[in-house]
Amino acid sequence: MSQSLAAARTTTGPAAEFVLGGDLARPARLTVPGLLPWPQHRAEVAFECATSGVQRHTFTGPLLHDVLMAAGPGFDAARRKDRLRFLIAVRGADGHHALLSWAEIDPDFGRAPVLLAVTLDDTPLDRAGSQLVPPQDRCGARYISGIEAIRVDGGYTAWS
Ligand SMILES: Nc1nc2c(c(=O)[nH]1)N[C@H]1C(S)=C(S)[C@@H](COP(=O)(O)O)O[C@H]1N2
Ligand SMILES: [Mo]
Repeated sequence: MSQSLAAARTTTGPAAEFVLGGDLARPARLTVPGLLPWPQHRAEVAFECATSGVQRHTFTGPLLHDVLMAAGPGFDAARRKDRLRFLIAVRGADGHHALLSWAEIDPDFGRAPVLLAVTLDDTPLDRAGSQLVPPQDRCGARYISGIEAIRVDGGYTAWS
């Protein structure tokens, strides 16, 4: 691990913030300590990187679905079809970003137990920022670290 990354993973200094925005009734600014009130889950994962091979890590944190539901996504929760147009965009501070579909993480559809990590291999991510953990992925590219923004988008229309 590089010295700067090691420093970023310590618990001293200001906590990294990220914004939760888009089609939400309660958009928010969150920190990694701010993710601790939700039920915490543990994921032991292996993913493959095109350049550095297979990586194994243990992450803990709340379910992305729990955090987003608390922010009030702009669909009618009683109508399952309503959710199927929603997308979730996640961006790291370095600009790396990726999409998930809402249905991918929804307990009524894909049920993927995607986490917003608060620890990586027992080290707090307070300063480095949360990391997206999609255990269903074989490839590491969506394990986005240093999250600075998450946007929920219900406006996706392939046919307008
Ligand atoms: N913010 C950010 N997160 C990122 C990336 C990136 O470029 N920026 N690369 C991804 C890729 S391609 C992989 S394989 C993993 C690598 O994780 P590791 O550094 O723990 O091996 O991080 C992912 N998360
Ligand atoms: Mo990668």
